[in-house]
Amino acid sequence: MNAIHHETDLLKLYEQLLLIRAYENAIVNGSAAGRMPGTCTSVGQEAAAVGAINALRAEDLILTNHRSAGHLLARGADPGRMLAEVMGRRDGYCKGRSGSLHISVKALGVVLTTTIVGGELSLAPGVALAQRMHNRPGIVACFFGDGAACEGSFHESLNLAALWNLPVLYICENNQWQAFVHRREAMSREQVTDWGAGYGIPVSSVDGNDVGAVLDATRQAAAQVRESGRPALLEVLTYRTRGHLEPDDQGYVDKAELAAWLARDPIALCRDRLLAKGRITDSEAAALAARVDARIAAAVAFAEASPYPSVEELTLDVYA
Ligand SMILES: Cc1ncc(C[n+]2csc(CCOP(=O)(O)OP(=O)(O)O)c2C)c(N)n1
Ligand SMILES: [Mg+2]
Repeated sequence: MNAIHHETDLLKLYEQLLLIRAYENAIVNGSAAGRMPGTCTSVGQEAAAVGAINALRAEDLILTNHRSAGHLLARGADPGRMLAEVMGRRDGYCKGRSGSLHISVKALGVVLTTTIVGGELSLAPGVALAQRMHNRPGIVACFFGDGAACEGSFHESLNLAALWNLPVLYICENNQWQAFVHRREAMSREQVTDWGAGYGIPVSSVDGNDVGAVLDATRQAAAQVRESGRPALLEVLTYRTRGHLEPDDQGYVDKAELAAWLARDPIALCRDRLLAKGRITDSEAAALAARVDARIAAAVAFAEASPYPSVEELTLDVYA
């Protein structure tokens, strides 16, 4: 398949990459200054989220994990409401009750963010079964990490989805880290795709720092799921360039490995490609970055101005 079909696509994707990086940096700086809680950022992995989300359709449903800011923003979530949620404010997507780890936005088809590692894997077959029973057209995209792939729920989920022919697109963001443990210390195989093949489902892997490649690979895998009504597994190979959470001095990280991945920063790669194609000039790129930064600054101001929920609201939306 051809890399990027329309040049405008790449510029749109580039803006989303910038938006996610600026959003994550706002949290890095805000938490260092004591104005926000620290979160698990997706710095370094932006292309994995942007490429995959943009390959999906509006009717598709998304389940994701604790590193979900990129998925939500690429899907069109408002950064102000997301930051309000992170800060526990009333204007947050979940009225300030989720923090960064459980944001769901039903209107965008993001049915779940979970910090229970593998939680999204346990629920994805059920969501897909519901789609089929209700004759709904959308497939289910389930985002999870390499750490989740080392848990039992990964294997149960793939087994059931394969057995029951459920339309789940499993997207593993292999960022080489599982909290403070390197993938090679916890995984018996080099790649997660080795395991998917064992369940008889189509598998593919892609350079997760090349946003166009991720877009195309996800389009292909999603088309397989749509046409067959069966699951597929896509492994997106990338790197978590910041710590597991904020703050984290990354004292346990191999400096040479980190440097090698930083040299392949997904945003710089996309920018170089746009420049090489003459799609954007240096000054246009700078102006775009400034617009994105201003949007995030306004989002921070919106979140900081949002009130905390009142004590009376504490027991609302609680099911017994
Ligand atoms: C069931 C469960 N076990 C352990 C944890 C603690 N924990 C949080 S994130 C994480 C690592 C997850 O690694 P991975 O799935 O690769 O996702 P990544 O953080 O790399 O995006 C762990 C062990 C948890 N939240 N839930
Ligand atoms: Mg990981």
